[in-house]
Amino acid sequence: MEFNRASATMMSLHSEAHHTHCWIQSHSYNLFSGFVFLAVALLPILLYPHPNLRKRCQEVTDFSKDLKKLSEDLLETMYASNGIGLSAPQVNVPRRIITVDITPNRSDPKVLINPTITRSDNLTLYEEGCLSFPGFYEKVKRPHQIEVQAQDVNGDKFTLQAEGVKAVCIQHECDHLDGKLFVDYVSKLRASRIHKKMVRGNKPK
Ligand code: QAP
Ligand code: CO
Repeated sequence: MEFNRASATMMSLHSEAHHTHCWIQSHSYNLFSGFVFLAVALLPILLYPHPNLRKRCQEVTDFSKDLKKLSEDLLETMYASNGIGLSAPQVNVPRRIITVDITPNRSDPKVLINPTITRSDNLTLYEEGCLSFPGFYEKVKRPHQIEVQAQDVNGDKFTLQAEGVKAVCIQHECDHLDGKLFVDYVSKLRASRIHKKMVRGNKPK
């Protein structure tokens, strides 16, 4: 079995949940209402080179309850995997939805629906990772400042200004919605090395 930080975090969450469950069960004769369960779900993340990571996603037109649930699950999955950004196609949902939170204490959750980058300025070099490429990091050059227009879970339009890591992260996640990946910005040699390692790493031993 292949381990990465994301699956290790999820497994530790599962074992915590299991521990909680056992503790409650041993007291359940007088503590029945004490059962705890998670309302949100951790979604499995597609690993490169899954073909669905290369597809263009469809616009969101239906701002339903399901969209709110999916947005919460995306945020929760991102947090459980120690990510700063996640996109719907990475959890196999081909819709234009991304989540971002670059704060260490996870205090700035953002859900962007149908995001479009409307301005960009200057360039910055930043070492990027991706939850679909666990353990791989590459320097990528992108605009340092951006303006992005998007809708929230209710369909209301908003504009966001971002710079630095936050701007880089939003651009990285927006790329996912068009099937573009951070390895597309590195040299063919580096990309093919990563490709080979990802393909080999996913083979059962
Ligand atoms: C995109 O990616 C990003 O390999 C979001 O073992 C990342 O959150 C944009 C992660 C960096 C700009 C800079 C990756 C977690 C998280 C891993 C992520 C890993 C555990 C990636
Ligand atoms: Co990514």
